[in-house]
Amino acid sequence: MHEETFQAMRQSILDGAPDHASELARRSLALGINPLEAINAGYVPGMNAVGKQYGRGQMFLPDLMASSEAMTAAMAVLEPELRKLGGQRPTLGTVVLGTTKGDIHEIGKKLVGTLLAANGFRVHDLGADVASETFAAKARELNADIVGVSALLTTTMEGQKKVIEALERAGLRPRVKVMVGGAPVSRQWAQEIGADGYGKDAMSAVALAKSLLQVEELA
Ligand code: B1M
Repeated sequence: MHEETFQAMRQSILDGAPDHASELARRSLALGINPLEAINAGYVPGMNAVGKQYGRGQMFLPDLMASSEAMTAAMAVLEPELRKLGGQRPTLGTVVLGTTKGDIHEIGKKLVGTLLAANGFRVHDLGADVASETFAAKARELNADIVGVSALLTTTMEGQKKVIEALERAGLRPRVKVMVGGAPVSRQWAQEIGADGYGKDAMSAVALAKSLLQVEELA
């Protein structure tokens, strides 16, 4: 029904056009499009197309950066709306979230945090390029139920294992559950490093967090 808008959103990411991307986000809200649908059907396919073109050498780092700025601009409009969906629900649990050391990708991780918050979790986002000891220290400080670790590079996936080891050293395992995700991460990798679960995307990360804490699905 809104295919034309979604197509324009995809193109705004490919063009690396932040103003157009945020304008389309505002327009989609005015049209009553669900912000999550706008992200998943409009902007994310744009980012995936950019990733493919970059991987094939058809786009270069400055293009990648311009596209990520466009994505960030759209998210800045849509995130507050997503958070509102959470309303005044009781807190389901506390999640400490971050991207591994050496990795500055955080668009997907932020989306995971936004949806967790929208679904009633208290989320503390440590940002990107986070040392494993920082995850453990924050988990202890906040008495966290879950630590969520994102990695977008094959070279920084190992950092997810290091976070688990840091939690072990701090005596916080197995009380604190660990979930991992990010484009190169798989269920098999999660099992291999002893994580409690793997989230393929932001929606499945929410379902996973609920199942790890054995909380009921909220309507
Ligand atoms: Co980079 N980058 N990048 N990049 N970048 C990738 C990841 C890459 C696949 C592109 C490619 O070559 N095709 C490639 C990695 C190759 C590899 O290791 N396998 C790559 C590279 C090589 C690099 C650099 C090394 C480039 C260079 O410098 N030569 C460099 C690395 C810098 C560093 O980190 N040290 C780099 C830099 C950048 C930018 C800064 C320009 C920018 C990031 C901006 C930012 O985040 N602030 C960027 C971007 C934008 C990308 C692509 C194009 C898009 C990533 C994205 O935001 N996707 C990416 C290609 C791709 O993935 N298609 C690429 C949209 C987002 C919504 O999806 O992040 O997958 P995603 O998150 C999803 C799921 O994965 C999941 O849920 C999210 C929402 O559905 N998920 C979780 C994520 N975290 C989760 C955690 C969970 C659960 C689920 O639980 C805790």
